[in-house]
Amino acid sequence: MKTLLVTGGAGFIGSNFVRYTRAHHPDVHIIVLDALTYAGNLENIRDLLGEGGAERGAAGESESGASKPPVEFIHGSINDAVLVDALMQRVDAVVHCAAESHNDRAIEEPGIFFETNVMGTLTLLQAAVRYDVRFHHLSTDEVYGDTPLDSDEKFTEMSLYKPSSPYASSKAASDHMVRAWVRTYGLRATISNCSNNFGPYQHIEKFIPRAITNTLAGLSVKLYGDGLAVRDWIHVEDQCSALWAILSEGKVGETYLIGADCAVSNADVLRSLRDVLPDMRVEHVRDRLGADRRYALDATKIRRELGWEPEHTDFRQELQDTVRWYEQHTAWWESKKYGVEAQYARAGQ
Ligand code: NAD
Ligand code: TDX
Repeated sequence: MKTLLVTGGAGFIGSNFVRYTRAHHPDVHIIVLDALTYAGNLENIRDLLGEGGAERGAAGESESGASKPPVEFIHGSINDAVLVDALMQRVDAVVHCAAESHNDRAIEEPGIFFETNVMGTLTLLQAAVRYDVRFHHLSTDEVYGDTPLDSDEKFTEMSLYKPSSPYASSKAASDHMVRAWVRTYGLRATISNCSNNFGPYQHIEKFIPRAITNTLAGLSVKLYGDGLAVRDWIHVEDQCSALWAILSEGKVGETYLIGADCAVSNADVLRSLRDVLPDMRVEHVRDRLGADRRYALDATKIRRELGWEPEHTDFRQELQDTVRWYEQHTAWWESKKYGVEAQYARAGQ
């Protein structure tokens, strides 16, 4: 593979994946397409862009005609069919990370989730078919719905789709489209459904970075409902190595679950964080409408068929390192804190 398009490469997982690919596969030329919504931040990848890398056109020409930087940034939307068509002609593969990704926002304003996650994916799929480009689609374990807290069920690739939230239903729709495009048009695509990620560059609206940065900012941590909901956590670096394994070794038409066997209640996540953030104050707030109780997934298939193993499995240690990252990068998040918390306050959270 010579040239890779990463959609949403200025977001949390996308930027970590761009970093991972630069570090482990430096010969791959990366083009990032990102609309820089509230969730995207060019600072996440600025150090990887060559001089002028952020100002290139879709054809990849810089004003000065200088040689290509290792990572090119294109500011634009996956919904822009003309731009997507031009980019697709230049690449061998796509890793599709661009999405609206936050459940709380989807409850308030679902429309944009379907525009981006469904119609944006449609635009990419059509162009990928046109130029026979290898396509990898990122999805979530939330498409399988939730299980009761007292269950020990784990989702597998065979589990029924049962999304319970607007966000999850938009992701489920896009997964179905990818499978239909494989069957109908012969698209060379794979899908991954991953559990909850954490690590550097995660937006401070999400649970772990919100808890960390609220504490650093002297605010209380907001715990939804009874705090007993369970999420299956994976460090973002492990998600990235799994994505690479699927892109390079995965079988076209297949779905792979990505998880690291780390199902923990939200209250227990806060207990672990308190070891490094002793000043943490916790406030119970109202739960999310329709809140999912428990996710847990079985990643046997990717381990067995692709030989992938997570490496960042000491959850408490990785949480501590994540706290250090947010302590050392206050300039990255401080200016966003007021706006994010004001929006949550309006929603009673
Ligand atoms: P994120 O919200 O941090 O980043 C999304 C990125 O997409 C941002 O940079 C944003 O600017 C960009 N974007 C949004 N709309 C766009 C558009 N129309 N055109 C181009 N770019 C656009 O999301 P994330 O957490 O990095 O999630 C990436 C993917 O992984 C999503 O598909 C999400 O559903 C999936 N996923 C996330 C997690 C998780 O825990 N974060 C877990 C499983 C799956
Ligand atoms: O302040 C909070 N307090 C709290 O108790 C926030 C923001 C969340 N929560 C709870 C709600 C959930 O039970 O923490 C849990 C995790 O919440 P989020 O970080 O919003 O993640 P979740 O809704 O589980 O979805 C995440 O994982 C699956 C990602 O945001 C999705 O993009 C991904 O698909």
